[in-house]
Amino acid sequence: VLRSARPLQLTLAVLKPDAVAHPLVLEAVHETILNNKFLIVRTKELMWRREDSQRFYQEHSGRFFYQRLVEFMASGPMRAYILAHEDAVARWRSLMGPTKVYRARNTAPDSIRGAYGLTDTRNTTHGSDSVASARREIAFFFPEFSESLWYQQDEPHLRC
Ligand code: RTP
Ligand code: MG
Repeated sequence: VLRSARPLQLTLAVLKPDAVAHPLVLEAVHETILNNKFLIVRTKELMWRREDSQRFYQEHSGRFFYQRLVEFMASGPMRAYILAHEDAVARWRSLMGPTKVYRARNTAPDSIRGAYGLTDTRNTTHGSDSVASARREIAFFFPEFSESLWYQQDEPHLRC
């Protein structure tokens, strides 16, 4: 039985194709997840079709980087995780560091993107940006599992 002083929150973390293509980076990020005491609720490797990528990044469809983002995310296997921790969403975002590689390297060199990000597109990781996004994205990546997660009405916390 898991006991936690505060409720566990869920987030979706994804190691993007640039990370999965590089075994040492994959291992280092996996270590970061474990060292930061996240519980790994589910993990799997998967590869998107172009349509999955387009659908997932619909909100960015007007942006100049949309095409290359879509291509990149469907270019090779990814590893997805459902992670649980107190404040998991913010905690994982903080470990990832800033989106843009120049900023990541200069302001957060020890973050995942600061250490391993290659470009503004090939930036190693994805993390849900809110509790609502986490719920939607977990369903997107783990449709076979998300229905069995029990969410509270307003605050989607996992109760174990
Ligand atoms: P993510 O969604 O992947 O966790 O990253 P984020 O919230 O930090 O960044 P967001 O603004 O949602 O952008 C999604 C992904 O699009 C790619 N991107 N490329 N200037 C560019 O070339 C550019 N800007 C964003 C990145 O892969 C980013 O993570
Ligand atoms: Mg985002």
